[in-house]
Amino acid sequence: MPVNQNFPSDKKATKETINLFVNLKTLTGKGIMFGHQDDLAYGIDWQYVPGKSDVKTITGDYPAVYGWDLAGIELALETNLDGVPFDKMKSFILEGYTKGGVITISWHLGNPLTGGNAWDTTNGAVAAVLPGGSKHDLYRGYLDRLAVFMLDVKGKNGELIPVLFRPFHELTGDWFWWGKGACSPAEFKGLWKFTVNYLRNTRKVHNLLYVYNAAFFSRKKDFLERYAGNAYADIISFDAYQCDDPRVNNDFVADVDNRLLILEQVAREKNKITALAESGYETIPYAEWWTKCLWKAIVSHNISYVLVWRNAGLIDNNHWHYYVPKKGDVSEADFKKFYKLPGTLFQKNVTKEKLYQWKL
Ligand code: BMA
Repeated sequence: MPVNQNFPSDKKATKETINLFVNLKTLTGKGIMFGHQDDLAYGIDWQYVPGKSDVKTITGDYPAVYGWDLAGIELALETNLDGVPFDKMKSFILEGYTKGGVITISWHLGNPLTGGNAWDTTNGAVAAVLPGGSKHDLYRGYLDRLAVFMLDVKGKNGELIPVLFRPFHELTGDWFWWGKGACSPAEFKGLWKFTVNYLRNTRKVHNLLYVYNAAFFSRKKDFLERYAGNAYADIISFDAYQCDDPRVNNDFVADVDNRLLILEQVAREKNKITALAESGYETIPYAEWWTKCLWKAIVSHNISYVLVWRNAGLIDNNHWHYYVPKKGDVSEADFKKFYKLPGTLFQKNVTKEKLYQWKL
């Protein structure tokens, strides 16, 4: 039987998950969805205000993609590493889905070998969680808790809410315990396959589209070095932040453009969806960043979405950490301009698309 190219990698995916996969494929090329991490939970100077969103404050509309993170669920904590209670997160997920938006979840899970956080790169953690390893049972327990959460995000009619699940993100970087410096390609692929198989076959989780997510890479070969195979991924992506001052050099635009060319080539060959899964310019201190940098880098590419990171406000050491502008910021007007571009998609656009319904 020929492989149905319009089917997610999970052959038992729920109806809504299949529909989302097919509809995202069709939507790619028509427009790029805009996403924001933790959007409904808090913003620069507020927390848990019903209906509030920093994206909405500036544009009048919500993002199309809502990002959340499950760090801490593995330890049965009540809140994630950024203080968002998991029960509240579930209701925000329902809220975003009910509006017709897309949900994506990352997982900054702690190091199972040491008990440290995701950034504890003590060598050997990946080997330890693989079957036969000293932390394998512990890791199964982590996945059990994650599965309980994924099977408890439900729409109004009881259907499971599809999630773009992005575990072990930035895998070509060397700052997480699953990163390039801390495990071999074979170990990483083993971790990925075990995780997907366990969630699918043992825990019967069928509402996930898997997002393979790199950090830096310069060749297709580097991007694919740790790819576990087409049966284990639906979306391929990478993360890229603006770090240099765009007035000084054009590196961000050139680099993202270049990486997207590689990504698109892989996506065509493997029939996957593409995304810039995390991006942003902290506090956006350049007035035209949205249209002259971000948009310039992505406009000519077929990507499904771009998601900017969280609006935490003032964090450790009095440091401003946010990626969507607030009123009065230098990039406020340009963010509105970005919102109005025919090629960007926010909540109102995707609500009309009815992404969870069968439309062929
Ligand atoms: C980082 C920062 C941290 C946060 C982590 C996980 O980029 O935003 O403050 O804890 O992501 O969300």
